Amino acid sequence: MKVLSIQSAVAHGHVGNSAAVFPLQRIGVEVVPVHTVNFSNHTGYGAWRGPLIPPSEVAEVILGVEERGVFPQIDVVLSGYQGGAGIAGVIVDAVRRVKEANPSALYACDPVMGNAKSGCFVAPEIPDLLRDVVVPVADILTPNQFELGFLTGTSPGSLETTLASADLARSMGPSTVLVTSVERPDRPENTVEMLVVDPAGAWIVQTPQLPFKANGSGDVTAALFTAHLRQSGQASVALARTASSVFDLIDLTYRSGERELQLVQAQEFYAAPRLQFAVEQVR
Ligand code: PXL
Repeated sequence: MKVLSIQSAVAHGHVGNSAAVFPLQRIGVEVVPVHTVNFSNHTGYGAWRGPLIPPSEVAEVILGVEERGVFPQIDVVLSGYQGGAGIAGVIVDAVRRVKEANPSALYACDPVMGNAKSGCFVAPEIPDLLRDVVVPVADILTPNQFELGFLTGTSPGSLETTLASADLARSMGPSTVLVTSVERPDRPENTVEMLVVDPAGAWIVQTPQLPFKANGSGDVTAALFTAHLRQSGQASVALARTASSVFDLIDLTYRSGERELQLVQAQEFYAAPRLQFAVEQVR
């Protein structure tokens, strides 16, 4: 499997491509990373250095990859944190050209905007661009509950309203929607859920909620889910593997006391997910 991954890069720590590439490689996926920013560190520190890559330069790198004849081998285009406003058009254009070269290629969009706790942490133009330009051409969408609410103009909370919002998101284009952090008010204490909806049904998995949030965990989630879905063809299988690997990654990170994801140390959890959490079909 080969994934064209259009995301940010950071020197220190693990978000964007600096979070997604290694777990994909560790499960045997060939990755073609194209960077949208080249930052020293993620923006959660409040200070960082390094450039947004101009959209024309991101497009140049993608064009060079196309000219090497790689597009017919691309199984998945994956996009995440976009940096500036011009990146959306570059992504949509790349998706169109990859699908021309390989009609069975899928486009997985992680609509990175922010989360319920931090609010929106991307440039103010990005959310509307995601909703109006990018999401309509996506096959797989991986919002957290906050992003799902913005994209659909709803306030998902309960399992029922989150399912309804995911259905609305599916009506915008993507056939598969993974909601990466469902925090329904009536959930058991200290738990969090992931929910996936596709044409065949809906499945949920519950994991312990650890008392901290590491930037980049959503990026790893989107990457692993997309690869496992493409590989297995079953959303429930992809969900079980992803929840297992991501929980163990966050748990290891929490126990390390470090701020950044312990992405390398957790590698066996991607290679051989323990599958310790049962997936339940809810529809
Ligand atoms: O995890 C999303 C993300 C991606 N890229 C950059 C970020 C963040 C979140 O903080 O700062 C550069």
